[in-house]
Amino acid sequence: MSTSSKSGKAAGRTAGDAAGARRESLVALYRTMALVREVEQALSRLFANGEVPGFIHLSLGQEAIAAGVTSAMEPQDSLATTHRGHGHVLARGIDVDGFFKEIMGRAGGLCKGRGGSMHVADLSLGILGANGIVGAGIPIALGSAIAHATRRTDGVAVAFFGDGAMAEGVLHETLNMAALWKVPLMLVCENNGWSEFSPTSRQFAAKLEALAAAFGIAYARVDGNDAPAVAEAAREACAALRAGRGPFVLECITHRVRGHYEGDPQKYRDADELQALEGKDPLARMRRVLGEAGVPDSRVQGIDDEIRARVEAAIEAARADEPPAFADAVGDVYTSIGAEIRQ
Ligand SMILES: Cc1ncc(C[n+]2csc(CCOP(=O)(O)OP(=O)(O)O)c2C)c(N)n1
Ligand SMILES: [Mg+2]
Repeated sequence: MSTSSKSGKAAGRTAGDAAGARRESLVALYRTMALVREVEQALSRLFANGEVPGFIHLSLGQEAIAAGVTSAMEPQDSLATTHRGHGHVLARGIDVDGFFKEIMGRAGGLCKGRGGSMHVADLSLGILGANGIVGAGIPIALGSAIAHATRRTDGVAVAFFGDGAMAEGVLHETLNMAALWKVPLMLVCENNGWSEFSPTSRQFAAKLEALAAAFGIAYARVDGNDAPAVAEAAREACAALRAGRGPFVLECITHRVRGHYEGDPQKYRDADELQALEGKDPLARMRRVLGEAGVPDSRVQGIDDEIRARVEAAIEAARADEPPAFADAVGDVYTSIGAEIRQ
């Protein structure tokens, strides 16, 4: 065999390996998105059934952002999320049983059933928490980014926020401090066009790109319904952040498929806008991408079936779990030192 045909074979193998690796990374993105979709569709049913206390805000139609951004994160990284944060924590790998128990107010929940949808956290995964206050996760992620820089963890902190937070002073202050100190902070805006019942244009007089530029911060805009594009943009942002060139603003353009909260009658939305959403589903789009990459339908179906069974098992486990004991209602609010002082 000639040298050139040997190297030809090696080149062919390398190209084949690269295609295989790309296929598997697409499958991994799909798996994450399908998990988020399945969990939130189940939550919608559970909420309607009265099995979820409090409010829930679903991220249906925004799954590509959670999957894409977290696919670029490393174990040492951290994230802070919002009131619409189920997707982010699930994509980061939160325990599905502990998640359902938390949202359904059970003692075995990740926060002992006392936090619920808007306060899910798991520090073991660097999940610094969901947050019911618009923009409030942003400075928490900034603090975490400062910690990464100070401790030289090579970590990145990610702050997810909605377009509603663009008008919050805390974002502007965070951009300033992050730029001054060049900390590894990725600010991911999920621009779904709505802030509660008002369109973005009625809330914010500027553009996020211009705001980032005012502080000399790198900025990229991506189609937030295109999971591989989000993953690629997040990978590039993380590389810049780990190289010490941070911070970075990534604006992901997407759509809010459901109401602001479950049960929102959405009288303020046009039927045309809602109808147009049907052609923009990021999961349907991802299934097409998988087909084009040579992933058989049977494999996709297998993933869907596996996830459905996983979610059903988690719901049954949550239903079987106890609610938190009333005597424990203020547990973990004060430190033990505080308890000693109070006595
Ligand atoms: C500081 C603050 N102001 C107002 C509210 C009431 N509020 C809750 S969610 C929300 C809209 C948030 O919109 P956006 O940030 O775009 O996130 P989305 O709901 O679209 O994901 C508002 C105004 C709040 N929780 N906190
Ligand atoms: Mg919004």
